[in-house]
Amino acid sequence: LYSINRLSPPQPSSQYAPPHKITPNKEINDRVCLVRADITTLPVDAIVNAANTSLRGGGGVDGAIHAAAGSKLVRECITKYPDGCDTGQAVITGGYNLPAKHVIHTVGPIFRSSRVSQPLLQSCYLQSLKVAEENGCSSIAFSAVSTGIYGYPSNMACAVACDAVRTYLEQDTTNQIKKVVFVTFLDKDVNAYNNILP
Ligand code: AR6
Repeated sequence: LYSINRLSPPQPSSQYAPPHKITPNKEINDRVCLVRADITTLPVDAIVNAANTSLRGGGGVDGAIHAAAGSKLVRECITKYPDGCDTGQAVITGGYNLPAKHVIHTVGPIFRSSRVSQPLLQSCYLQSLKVAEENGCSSIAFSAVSTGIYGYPSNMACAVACDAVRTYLEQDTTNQIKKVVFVTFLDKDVNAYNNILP
């Protein structure tokens, strides 16, 4: 194992590096871990992008992923998903110049209230896991969907994320997904995950 900071620059997906190259900040169990990182640097089967319904890129982590992957990513989005993606749903593309093999684009809710937004955010996680499973991914790294521009309070979003992943893993009979990585970036999300995830 060696530190994410010492990983070589993004490799084309044909030179995909296995997920054991990630050093987690916290191992929760053998299937779930927490890492503070730029998600565009992670060599996993799929990273989960916090996209918008157009799937044409944007700011935040979406902008970072598109910038790192290169323009072929948006071209695949346009060609494969001309109608975009609904809130709470997830779709998959290649990773292009990213070290990740695939990008799963999910569209989180703009936070209104827990009652309205929670089922949609939960669906983002469950649909992303389903898409990952259907596409043979064994490792998946989640950004903290909706907690930036879309304004979902970190503690609440983190609880939804952890609950959805636990529900999925407890009901999973395929054992396709071996590793789920929660990726934090800002202090507020690091704190939320450190408080809730264990
Ligand atoms: N690596 C990991 N996490 C990151 C990175 C990164 N490079 N950059 C930001 N984050 P946001 P949203 C964290 O705003 O709230 C876009 O314009 C960030 O700290 O990217 O779902 C889309 O196109 C936060 O915790 O996504 C949509 O229009 C998390 O990623 C809209 O923003 C999500 O923040 C989606 O808003």
